[in-house]
Amino acid sequence: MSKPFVAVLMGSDSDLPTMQSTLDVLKTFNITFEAKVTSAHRTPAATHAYVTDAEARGCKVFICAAGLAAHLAGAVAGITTRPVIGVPVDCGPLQGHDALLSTVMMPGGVPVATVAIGSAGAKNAGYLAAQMLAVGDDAMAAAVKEERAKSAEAVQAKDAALQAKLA
Ligand code: RP5
Repeated sequence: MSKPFVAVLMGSDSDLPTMQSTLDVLKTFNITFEAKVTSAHRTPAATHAYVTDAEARGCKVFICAAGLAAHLAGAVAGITTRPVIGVPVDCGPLQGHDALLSTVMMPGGVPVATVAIGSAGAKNAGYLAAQMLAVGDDAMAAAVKEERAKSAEAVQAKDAALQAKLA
């Protein structure tokens, strides 16, 4: 059995600046990942082949990012029963509102866990994948808790700095 990994798919290389946040979070948690440009519309057969193969090779979670008429996450969710996280990319004249609705409005029975538009969503996709893996992995669960505690400490430090400035 090959090593478990997360697959990060994006509809275009133009999505990479947004999706860098996802890759950074996965690296923080030492999660093995594959990143790939593949499109629901432009390369549907290659997308299907990759998802089928990735699942067989041990992919635990798919993270799919796309902008405009963003059907990548939904198309992937139709192929696999692994959890699929969708990231609506904030590009084009509608700035990701189109991608949000295209990603989130899945028919019953084929869910896509859709995160926020843009880089905050991309970051959360990484954290959500870590939390999904943590369900069956105590070390990952501890790492997620530690990261959450660090984030709380950072907010408290910001507040302390604000109070010092106001004093
Ligand atoms: C989507 O169309 C891609 O995910 C990207 O967000 C958007 C624009 O793609 P490019 O024209 O930059 O390749 O399919």
